[in-house]
Amino acid sequence: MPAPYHDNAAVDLTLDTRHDLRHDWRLEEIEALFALPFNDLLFRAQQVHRAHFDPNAVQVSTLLSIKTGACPEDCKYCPQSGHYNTGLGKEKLLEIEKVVEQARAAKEAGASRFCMGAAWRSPRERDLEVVLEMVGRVKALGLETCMTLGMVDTDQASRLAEAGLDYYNHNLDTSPEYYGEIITTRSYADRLDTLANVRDAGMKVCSGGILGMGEAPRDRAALLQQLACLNPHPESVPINMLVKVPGTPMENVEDLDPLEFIRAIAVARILMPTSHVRLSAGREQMDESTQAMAFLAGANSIFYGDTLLTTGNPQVERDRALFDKLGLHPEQRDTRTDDERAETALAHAIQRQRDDALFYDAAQA
Ligand code: SAM
Ligand code: DTB
Ligand code: SF4
Repeated sequence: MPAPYHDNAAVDLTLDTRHDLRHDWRLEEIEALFALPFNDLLFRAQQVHRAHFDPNAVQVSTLLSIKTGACPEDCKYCPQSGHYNTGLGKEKLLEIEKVVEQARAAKEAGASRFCMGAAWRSPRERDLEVVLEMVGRVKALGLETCMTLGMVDTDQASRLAEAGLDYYNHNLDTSPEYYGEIITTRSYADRLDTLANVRDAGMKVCSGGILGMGEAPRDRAALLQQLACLNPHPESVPINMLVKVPGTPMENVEDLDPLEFIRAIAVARILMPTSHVRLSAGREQMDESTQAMAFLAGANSIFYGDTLLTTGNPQVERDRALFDKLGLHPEQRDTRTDDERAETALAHAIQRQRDDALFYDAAQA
């Protein structure tokens, strides 16, 4: 039997659910969170979640592959890598009008953000020019924009930011220690450089990883540590469950216990209290109870639409039915100014102080 968590003197698990955002999490602190009794972990995650978000609102993004297949990178999980035969052909960059059409449909279906992904190591100049125009056109529809185009340097990041791109997605994917087992064509440091370029250019950062790639529990903790030590935290943290695609080296990897996946969501919520944690790829393979638990653990964003980039996602009707069953609603796009946001945060802080005075903690009584 593992020791009860409160016996672990090295780790302070008293949790400040509402105040400082930390960027100095130690691995053993994170592992101790993972080791909490499941109900305690989910309760803490809910406390943190409720201190920062409407607990029943879920941000809804729609994803479109704007350039599919034949990627020069060798990411072992990825159906789009040209190193593996997954039956995907090499497609050209989609025409701008087609992308705008899909974005319009996504908006009509209820998405607030449109994410565009390209199977590139990094964008070439002539592709970047097209992509910059796409950003402007999609934004003009009143959608938030996100792109994932591989590595970007400072100049590319600045041009994307100037074009109005709101978010750039670039995942760390796994722990620094396990990374070499998964990708050899670009380094962990390359990924961190891209994230720094995105942040310096003034865009919001979307960065997360994939679970269920045969990593050890410590790797899941170390991935979350890397993300939580970014300062500021990524505004969006996609947690993907590996989609095992035939033809990739990961097609037969052992399934991750869904409860371990839920624990990782809860820990991500606790470490990064104000970030949107996205229950990302892998939902099609999950039952409704697992998804419901992920929302309880603090996930508050999903991809909505029948496909991700190349693999399936739950049908829109199924997601609508799930939202209805759970009493969830799509989060409205936040159009407030920074001043308005600060004012609301102050009002909430004052209210919390008042609530604290009334708070009765049965566990302490
Ligand atoms: N080429 C760009 C890059 O790697 O940054 C953008 C596209 S890439 C497909 C975006 C992310 O999708 C990857 O970083 C990975 O986290 C996720 N992904 C790819 N294949 C996946 C799979 N089979 N299961 C789960 N997530 C996957
Ligand atoms: C992310 O973290 N997951 C999305 C998005 N960012 C780009 C991609 C998931 C891809 C799943 C495999 C596929 O559909 O090709
Ligand atoms: Fe290429 Fe991105 Fe797939 Fe890696 S994850 S093979 S970089 S498309």
